[in-house]
Amino acid sequence: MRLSRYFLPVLKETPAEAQIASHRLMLRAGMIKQQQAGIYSWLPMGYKVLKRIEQIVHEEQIRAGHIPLLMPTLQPATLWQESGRYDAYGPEMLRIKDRHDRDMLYGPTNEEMITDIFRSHVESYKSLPLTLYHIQWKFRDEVRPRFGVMRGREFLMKDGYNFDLTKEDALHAYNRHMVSYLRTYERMGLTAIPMRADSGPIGGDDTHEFLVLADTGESEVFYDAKVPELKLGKRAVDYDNREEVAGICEEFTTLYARTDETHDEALFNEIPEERRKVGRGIEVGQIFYFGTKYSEPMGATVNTPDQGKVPVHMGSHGIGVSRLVGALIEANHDEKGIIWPEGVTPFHIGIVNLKQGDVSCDSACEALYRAFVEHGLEPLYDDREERAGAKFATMDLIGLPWRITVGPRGIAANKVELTCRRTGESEEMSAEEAVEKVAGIYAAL
Ligand code: 5CA
Repeated sequence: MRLSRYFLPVLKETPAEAQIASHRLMLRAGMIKQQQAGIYSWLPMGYKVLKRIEQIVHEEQIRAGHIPLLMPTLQPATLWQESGRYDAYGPEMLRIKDRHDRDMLYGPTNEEMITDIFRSHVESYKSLPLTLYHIQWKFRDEVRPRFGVMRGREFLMKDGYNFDLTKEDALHAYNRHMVSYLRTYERMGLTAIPMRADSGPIGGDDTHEFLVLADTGESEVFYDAKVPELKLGKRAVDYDNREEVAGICEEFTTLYARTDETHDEALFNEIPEERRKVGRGIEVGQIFYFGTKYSEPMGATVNTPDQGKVPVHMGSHGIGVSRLVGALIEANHDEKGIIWPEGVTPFHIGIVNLKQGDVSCDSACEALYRAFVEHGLEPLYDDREERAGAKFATMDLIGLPWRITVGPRGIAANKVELTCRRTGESEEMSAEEAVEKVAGIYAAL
């Protein structure tokens, strides 16, 4: 993409309404525009990051054996009356009437609808286990929408639902989700810690939230200092292997890590004092096992091998896809702007031409551009007629992990400068070497 042809409406001023870094930076970097409280348009660069996150979520869900589908945003009230949640959900639910005076709602979550799909099509235990998920917009009329996309009213969520014959099977699905989430967040360059939580309106006793440590997080968290050091890494996981999956969950949940909702001071005090950490976290996902809470009232049953009929055991599993964009920035920024981890960056590399219109600089930039595209990477080429300082400031603000600077003096010596956004370190090398180095970094992800 050439910046002169792109739509990147960066703001010079710091927007007064934004209280936290991610909100400020998303507005300044032209990623979002607020349309109403808690409702945003995703401008091209914000949309690109959102899509990168979605793609990672899809890949890891599919790797775990879960099946994507798509349910609508608008749901009939009748389904929620069956589960008993239509009245229980309260004013967070946006209730709408259609022209025939039928009660509808904009889905805040989809347990009822997925249970309806299941009961319409599945009869036998032989169709189990089954986990279906989608990535779809939700609406929750939050009392205090704030912090930009972190607590929106309209937000993008991945929500997945498992259907199993027994509690034991459903707990394997729960564990599978936990491990797939660990990998999902790690691929984005995030450390998200599973913490025992409270289930709220979704229901059930078994639930974990995934929290990214950040001072601006909405939850208070208490954890053993060893927990953030745990890494799943690239180990090959057989998601069908119950012992292996349960073993990984144990590895990540044995040490103390809880939110204020479930915090237990006595247990916490058993950790050696120097390892006791209190901080704040952003909830980027939550998994639940709630058994037959929906399947029983809604009649989602299967025939069993001995001619019986039983309600299926279920759980639901959410990832805050749009919230993750904010969480990623909270965890990755400095005073100059965003610092995207390579896994989610909107463009892989920025090319800055210090002397636009200079034949040697222009052709070197064009050649670099083509070389990156040939490696399957997306460069953002700042080809505007702007001062070097303004170009650098834009690149630092939008936070691409790598920048190549091309200037007349360097080109005369067959050199370009490769700069790492995170460390600020620059290195001179030939254009070919720079392309190889950057391509190698992305290939290794
Ligand atoms: N049905 C279950 C799991 S599929 C469910 O709705 N879970 S949830 O309520 O915990 O939401 C899942 C994730 O969505 C949360 O962990 C959070 O990351 C994100 N989320 C929830 N509310 C908001 C909001 N108002 N704005 C942005 N993201 C949100």
